[in-house]
Amino acid sequence: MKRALITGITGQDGAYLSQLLLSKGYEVFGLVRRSSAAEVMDEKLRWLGIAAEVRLVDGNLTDLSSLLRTMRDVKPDEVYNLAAQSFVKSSWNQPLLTGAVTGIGAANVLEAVRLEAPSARFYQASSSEMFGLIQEPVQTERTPFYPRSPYAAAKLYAHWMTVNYRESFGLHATSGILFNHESPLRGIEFVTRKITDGVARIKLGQQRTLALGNLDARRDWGHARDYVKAMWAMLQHDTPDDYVIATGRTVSVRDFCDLAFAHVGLKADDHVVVDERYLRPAEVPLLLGDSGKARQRLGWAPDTSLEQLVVEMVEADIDRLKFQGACR
Ligand code: NAP
Ligand code: F7E
Repeated sequence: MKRALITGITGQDGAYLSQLLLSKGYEVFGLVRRSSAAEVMDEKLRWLGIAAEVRLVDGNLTDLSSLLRTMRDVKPDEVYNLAAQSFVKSSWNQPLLTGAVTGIGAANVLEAVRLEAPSARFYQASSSEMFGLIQEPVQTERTPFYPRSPYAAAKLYAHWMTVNYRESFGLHATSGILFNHESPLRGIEFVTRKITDGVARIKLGQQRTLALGNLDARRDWGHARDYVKAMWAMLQHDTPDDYVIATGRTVSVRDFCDLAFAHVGLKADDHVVVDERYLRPAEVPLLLGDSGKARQRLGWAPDTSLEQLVVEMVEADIDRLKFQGACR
């Protein structure tokens, strides 16, 4: 039985990746940081019905000693480093914490792997945000980076450290440059989930308007369930490498709103308002990925269309709100 260690197991991708690995017969361990809200910590794992099947280990990306101990205790065959301060907007308010967790934290995990589990295969959750102010209209593994936020700068450091540990120490260290991926388990602060939650509330008569920031920003949005399959496939390949994972289609925040409101028979224009509080000091106006390398070498392709993703998210938010209402 293979053993996987996932940092960031309580997040969106950690939950879907755990589900995938369990279905493949893995023993799944997850690093979790101590929180005063321990009762909701495993909410996403419970939503997928797998909380009892994963084993949680106490640790923090900023505490190297906890990572060394975890590697020694778990003896993983595969390590997926998904933990991060992952909200771009917050990274301007907490730049040093973002650097410490999202950047140096990844280096801590690489050090712990190098020292305690050097034969483990390592996955780094890199991001399309590293392309930032895009240098090519369609981004591939060869596109130059131009980070536009403290988050993206921290991810870029972690990305290059992954490449460096591969080249310096021969670690099986792979970097997945994933474009935005969403699901009903997406954090409520990210724009897609904020929209689908808002649509559900408006449909159920709980609010009238939805306040957003830049409606013209364009993203290449896929489904997290499809993207964790790519993470796993990368670590099954004998040669570690870098891969772009994307759908190859880009739409605006406005387009996403139109799809979500239309699903419940409403018009986005009647409800969406722009609020400057949600604008960013520097924006990434457009992202569009070419995942040809992953399609060719890993046989990976997304299964879920944007339209299917939107419907799944809106329906899940309607169900969630109805359930909360029934519990009151
Ligand atoms: P997420 O839902 O925000 O989850 C982040 C995870 O990191 C949570 O489990 C969080 O734990 C954990 N974490 C934060 N700080 C930590 C610390 N100091 N020590 C240990 N754990 C810590 O993110 P996601 O959407 O699943 O994304 C997974 C990874 O992929 C992240 O690294 C993200 O930056 C990257 N990424 C995401 C996307 C995307 O579109 N989703 C695209 C490209 C790359 P708590 O539950 O305690 O907060
Ligand atoms: O913003 C615009 C906003 O916060 C998307 C993370 O997973 O993907 C994510 O980062 C776009 C931006 O995601 C609102 O300005 C408009 O242009 O959903 P987001 P993100 O910043 O793209 C990458 C790949 C990651 O790696 C990150 O970890 O939507 N936008 N109005 C808004 N965004 C938010 N959050 N809220 C708004 O009201």
